[in-house]
Amino acid sequence: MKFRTASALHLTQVLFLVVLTISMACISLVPIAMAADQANTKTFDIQISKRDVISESGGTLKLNEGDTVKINWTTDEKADLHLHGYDIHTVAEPDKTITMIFKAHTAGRFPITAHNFKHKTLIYLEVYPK
Ligand SMILES: [Cu+2]
Repeated sequence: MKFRTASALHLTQVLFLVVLTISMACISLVPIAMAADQANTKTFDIQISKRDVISESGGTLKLNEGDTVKINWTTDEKADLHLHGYDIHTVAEPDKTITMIFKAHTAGRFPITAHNFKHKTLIYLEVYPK
């Protein structure tokens, strides 16, 4: 009887250690997965002023196929934005930051236009193939 009790206790301890080890492994992998995800996220801040753009990236946003793209828009006037090729429509309005988030699934050069600015091209998106 004494032996069986000791054996059962031992098994519980082993199980506890196994669960603890797996948990620790999972927890330690989370930041690595997040870091890998962040490495592939490209963020651009674009300001529209007097129907033109002010952007640190100049007239072209460059990124790689597979990247996650975040474009933060601010504007002094309502702008009906259209990312051609990806066919993403977003309305930017004054006093707000509007974010376009998408995956760069297709390589190529795509204009972002404002439909209410006589369909003017504000900036280009260049997605380089893998
Ligand atoms: Cu358009």
